[in-house]
Amino acid sequence: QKIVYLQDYKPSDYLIPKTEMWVDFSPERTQITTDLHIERRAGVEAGTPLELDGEQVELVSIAIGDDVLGAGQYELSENGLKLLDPPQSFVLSTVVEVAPEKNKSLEGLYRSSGNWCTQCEAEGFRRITYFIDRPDVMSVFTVKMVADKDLAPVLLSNGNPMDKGEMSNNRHFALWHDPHPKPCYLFAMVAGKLDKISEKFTTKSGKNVDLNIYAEPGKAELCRYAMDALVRSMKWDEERFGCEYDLDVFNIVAVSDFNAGAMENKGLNIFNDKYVLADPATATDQDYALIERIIAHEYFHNYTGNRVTCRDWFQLCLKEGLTVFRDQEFSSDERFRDVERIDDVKGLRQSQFVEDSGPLAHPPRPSQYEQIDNFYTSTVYEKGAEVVRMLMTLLGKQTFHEGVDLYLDRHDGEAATIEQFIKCFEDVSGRDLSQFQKWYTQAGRPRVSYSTSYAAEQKLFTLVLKQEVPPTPGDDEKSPLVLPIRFGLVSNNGEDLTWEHAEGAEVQDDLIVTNEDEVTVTFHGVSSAPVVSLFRGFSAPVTLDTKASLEEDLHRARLDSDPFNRWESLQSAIMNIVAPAMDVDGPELDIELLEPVAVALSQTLDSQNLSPAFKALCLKLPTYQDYTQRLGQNIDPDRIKTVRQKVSEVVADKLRGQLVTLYSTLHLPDDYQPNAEQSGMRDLRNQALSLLATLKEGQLFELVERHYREARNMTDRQAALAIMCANAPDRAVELLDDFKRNYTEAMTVYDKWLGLNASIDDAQTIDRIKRLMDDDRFSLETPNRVYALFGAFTQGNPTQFARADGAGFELIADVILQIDQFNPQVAGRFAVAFRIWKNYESKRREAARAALERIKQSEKISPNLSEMVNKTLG
Ligand code: DPP
Ligand code: ZN
Repeated sequence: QKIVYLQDYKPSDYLIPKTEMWVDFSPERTQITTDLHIERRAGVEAGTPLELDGEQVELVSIAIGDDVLGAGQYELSENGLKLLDPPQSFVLSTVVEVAPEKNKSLEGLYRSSGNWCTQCEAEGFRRITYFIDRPDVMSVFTVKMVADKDLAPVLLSNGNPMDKGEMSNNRHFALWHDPHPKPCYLFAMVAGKLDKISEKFTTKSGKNVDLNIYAEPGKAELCRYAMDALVRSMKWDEERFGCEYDLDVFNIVAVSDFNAGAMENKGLNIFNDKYVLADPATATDQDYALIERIIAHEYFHNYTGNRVTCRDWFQLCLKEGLTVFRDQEFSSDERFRDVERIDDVKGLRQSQFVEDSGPLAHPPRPSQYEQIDNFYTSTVYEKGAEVVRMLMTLLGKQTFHEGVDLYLDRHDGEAATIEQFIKCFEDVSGRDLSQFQKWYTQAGRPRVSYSTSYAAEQKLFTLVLKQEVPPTPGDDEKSPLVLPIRFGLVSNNGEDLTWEHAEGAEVQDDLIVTNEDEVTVTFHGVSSAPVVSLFRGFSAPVTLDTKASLEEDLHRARLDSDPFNRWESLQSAIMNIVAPAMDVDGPELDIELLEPVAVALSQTLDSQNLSPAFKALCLKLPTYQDYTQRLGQNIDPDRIKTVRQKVSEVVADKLRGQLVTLYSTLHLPDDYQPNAEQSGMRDLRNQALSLLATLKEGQLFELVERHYREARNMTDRQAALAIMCANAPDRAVELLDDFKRNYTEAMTVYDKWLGLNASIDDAQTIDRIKRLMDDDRFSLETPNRVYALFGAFTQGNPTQFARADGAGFELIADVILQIDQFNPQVAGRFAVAFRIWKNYESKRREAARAALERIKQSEKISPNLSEMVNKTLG
């Protein structure tokens, strides 16, 4: 396969300042007429050929001005069109036809529930018409859409509506003009039958904007929460980042067939409908929170991504890392900051840390790729956001915002790079950030270890910090990174101790900054021996090798003023006790050791100062993935499962009375609200029940069943069902049937039902999944069905996915191969499930290898899948 290298970047020889399109939709074929106003870039030699990208489009005619081009004047291939000797400045007119009805890849122009829609990022526009499909070629688009009035009463594209009208033969048209030059990956069109809800927004400078959210007929009312989130996002972006909306309309369309979550097309965001549609009967608190966040994310791209875009796809995290950071900050401002932070870090560890420790490790800004679609990863997104967060920590909030302002101002209307982004922060702060930039270019995660000592007489506290970045595939030489370490010296009674002065590293207030392999920091004038609390708020994405004693962990768990480290220390205390017993050659679990942890948990639950949402997080004991990461090698999922079950039982038994009281006395208002307060309370109540149910007692199952039957919202109903599936598969069967009969009319709920079925850990699961694939509402062609059923299986059912007999791996290999025939993006995404194959014990390792090899040897697999499988096999 062809590898693309960052170092080979050079600007395009030709530019397309203006693009005019005429799109004629009809049921069989869609015809696209495009006028490209092309100019040779200054300094480029005459006679330089022009290459336009184009795939799966059928060329009907091509002309320069009025001259129709003949066969000898251009070269046509599977990947595009080449003009051998184009003039300096000219209008190229093409007419092409595409077949959206047959397009199951969901890239380019396709149909979803009868409606036409598009997805162009990263390289889908070339499936709509011939173009220079790269993000640094920016154009002002004008689009005229024509369709049958009954088939497509709604016609939408980017920018502002300019005109519309009737035509002969029951046809009509709409004209859209987007004044902002944009790369073609931000192009979008939607044509079809849609309902909508509308709202008005007045920007801070008094500009009126029409907001519309469109959904399939009958679903518009389910868009109310998304609209509310949009209005809050627009306000927040003005207040926090000074970003004001810049068109007359902002449209969102929810479609039911979509590969990713959503897409930030200028003025016309297109969403996977599961991130738009919600009401209390069908959506959980978590669904609401995700909707809020993704609506915000795509809206925020209007500046970070659209107004300032990326020079090339290697810079993807320039827009994604920054925009994820912005959506995280939005959620933190709208909800509980501490809880959001813990959730975000849990997410980072669950996906990015795993990616970073395996065969697919790459830096947030990679320097080579085969298929860019495979690089929409958690490293680019979530680690990218952590890097931006570190910039804020390092420079302080105010200077950080000055840097972002400068970036948005200096590069407005441009396609920028990571270097240009960093330069803005250097310019506002006067700080040299060249070493910091390695966060973007170096794969892998520092391991930080530390030791401390205290000399009472001199009142001297000494902290020795070491960092080491383990090698990643193809990259053995690692340099130390700049680490912003938020910290505190926690006294006996939980107060943060002060010091007179510190030396050995840059220390200011609660921040240590180090950029060396090893550093010794001494604090003078520390009045008593502290317990040090490092990386408060998870101030850098590192693995902290804590050799902390149980006492130290519990001290922080009870008293640390930083909520993140309070939570973290409790988790760490449990992991330190439990992980050794999960090792294949490890000792038995020593239950006695869990006693003090249970006491700390109990105190947490009793605390008057902590929120229900935070307590709920503490009740979630370390996950399967937490342990696999800790263990690293030789993983036996059954053993982890057995030990985890034991730990839950022990803790549940010790907290029994408290959990029962919590469950039965925590009362929620009758009026359901998906806000953080209520969500936190529901979460705590469900978490208490979940932990209790691990005791597997009949009476408790009665309670779970009642919880299911009396639930008045989807959050509680799904929670009850999930608890039953996890602890009593036999009893769950009847409830699952009930759920299917009574609640799954909405596809979003049907998907929950699929996921619950796939999460059951028993020997019938694989057969059950195969039966579900034959269900009349299931289809491999709809990504949401696939993610629901197989995502729940590969991620939520590690023991069945990684069965020792290999049946789980084989099932997923079959499914990947089938999907790859028509949707390579989704197939490539699913191959990620195998990235941990080398970490299993030998039997499972061999079974996983065999499944991967079988995919690799299959005929005609897509380039997407091939890249993923080859890299995974290593
Ligand atoms: N639409 C995807 C996102 O917002 C890709 N840009 O992250
Ligand atoms: Zn994004």
